Amino acid sequence: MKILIVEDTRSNLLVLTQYVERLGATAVKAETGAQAIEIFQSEHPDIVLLDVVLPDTDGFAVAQRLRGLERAENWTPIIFLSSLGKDEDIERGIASGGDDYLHKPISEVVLGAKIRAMQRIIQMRTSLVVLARKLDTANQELKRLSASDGLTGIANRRLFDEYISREWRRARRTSNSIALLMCDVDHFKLFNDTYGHQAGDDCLRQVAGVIQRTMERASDVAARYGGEEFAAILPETAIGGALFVGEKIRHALHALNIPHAGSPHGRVTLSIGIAAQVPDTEGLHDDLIKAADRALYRAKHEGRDRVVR
Ligand code: GH3
Ligand code: MG
Ligand code: MG
Ligand code: MG
Ligand code: MG
Repeated sequence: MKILIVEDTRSNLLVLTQYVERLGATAVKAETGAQAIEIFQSEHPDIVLLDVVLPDTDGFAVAQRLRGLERAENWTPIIFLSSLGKDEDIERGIASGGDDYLHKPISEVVLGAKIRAMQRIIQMRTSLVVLARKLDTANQELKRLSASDGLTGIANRRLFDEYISREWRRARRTSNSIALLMCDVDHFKLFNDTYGHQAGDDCLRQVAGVIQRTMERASDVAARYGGEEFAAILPETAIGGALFVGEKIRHALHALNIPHAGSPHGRVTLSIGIAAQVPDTEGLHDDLIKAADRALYRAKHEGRDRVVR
């Protein structure tokens, strides 16, 4: 523990230094207000013992300065030591940022007890800071979990809904095109029936990974829309770009070559419906979803394993 003693009377400084050192603490010393502020900043003491009557300024002003220098979580206890002992002096000391006020002459026993009381508060403050950090981490984790799909780890439906409505509004403000891809695994019921539900889950993880990895821009978001259906939101993208991304996803999944004996394609494939719009003032993002759904429906009916606008 490091204690800053601010005291301009040499004999007092000497005695206080002894008290502090007998407590097992290190004493750092200042004899003026200006020195106190300087040493406070360079030495980062744990506690400050502060005289009120100083040659260049008074202790109240020093306390105010010190409080202004630190951030709330770095609170350093300040104990005034003064020969001014009127109620109003004590009141002023606390108001200026002090935590305690002792009247001179200082008793070694009382000073020791007051310092221990401050140490107790410092410990509590430290625990609180640790707790706050843990809470912050837990909060972030909770946020991440509540936005991601448990099976595949990509964004879930909740995040999708939030994101599409936000991006839709942004696109309307900026008169930009926004594109949506709806991807549905072909003959997936049959895949489950053939290989089992576990293999089905694993397949969905792989499909999610393919879609996720194909997204190029930071603003693109792939989400599990439900069951074996995935959605990708592409802000600032027109139909041509969306077609391109759709084909890229389809080919990347082909390349994975997940066997699907029951499918006429022999492997796991996706049907992808795409839509893109520059939102007008009345339109809703639901319209975009409906348009992509209709395109997906056509992709299924035209034979699956294809991208349809
Ligand atoms: P289509 O080509 O027309 O899309 O046929 P499909 O069999 O893929 O479509 P259907 O809607 O009939 O079946 C979807 C299947 O997806 C049924 C359901 O059990 C399965 N499924 C949905 N969610 C999961 C999941 O989380 N894990 C597994 N293993 N299967 C799932
Ligand atoms: Mg003095
Ligand atoms: Mg489906
Ligand atoms: Mg399907
Ligand atoms: Mg279906």
